Amino acid sequence: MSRLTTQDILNISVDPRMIEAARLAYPFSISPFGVRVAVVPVTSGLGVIPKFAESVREILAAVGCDAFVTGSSDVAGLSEAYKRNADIVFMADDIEFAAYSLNSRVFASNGECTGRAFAAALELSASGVNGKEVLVLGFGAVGQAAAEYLTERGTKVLVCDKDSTDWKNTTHQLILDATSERDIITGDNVTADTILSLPGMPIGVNPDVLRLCRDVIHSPLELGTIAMLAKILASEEKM
Ligand code: 2YJ
Repeated sequence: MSRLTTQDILNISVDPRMIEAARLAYPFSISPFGVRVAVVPVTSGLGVIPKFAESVREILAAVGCDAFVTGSSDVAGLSEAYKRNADIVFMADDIEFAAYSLNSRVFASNGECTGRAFAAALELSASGVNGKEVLVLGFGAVGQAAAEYLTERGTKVLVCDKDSTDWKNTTHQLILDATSERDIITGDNVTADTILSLPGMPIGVNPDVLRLCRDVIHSPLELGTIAMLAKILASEEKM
């Protein structure tokens, strides 16, 4: 994933389908209500992205968590999270966006959670993926987790590199683009039946191609963040 910009996260919105997809990816039954979550701004590397920590907080609050952004950043922020009795801490640098449970040591990485949740969202939109073929573009953390989820669901997964000619001139009904490349999916790859699941930022499809498709699943930060919470709740429930 490329680095998010403030522009990418100006219009955060959480809808019930995201919670449904996250729950499918990481089944949990306990309520997120009242789970206390700290979001710690991180200044290392390229530094704080204005509104990033606040957007993560907004997403977690929208699903019922008691979420706050720490006043301090970095290590002091982590200490503050402990002192203010956080159950879970979310933080991101330029390489990793992760959540850590302070109660159980369970850990959730955004790449893996995003991959599973966007695959689950595709499954919901397609009313099932069992026996169907899904084209997965890219095999980083997101693509791998998506492919693993889809395989568990009995899908025929066609994993391709963005530059491979195996998929370029053919149409596909179900596509999950886990690359962060602009304009790699074209009008030649889609039909009016195509469902696109687009976890990558920026998205690899221009608006004219998006309009041709039956459904498009995309959210810059929301679904991945909710899935991180879901992974922690689901893992703790199993303990
Ligand atoms: O705390 C802050 O405001 C910043 N340190 C946030 C940095 C956010 N990081 C990114 O956007 C990176 N691309 C990492 C995302 C990994 C997703 N799999």
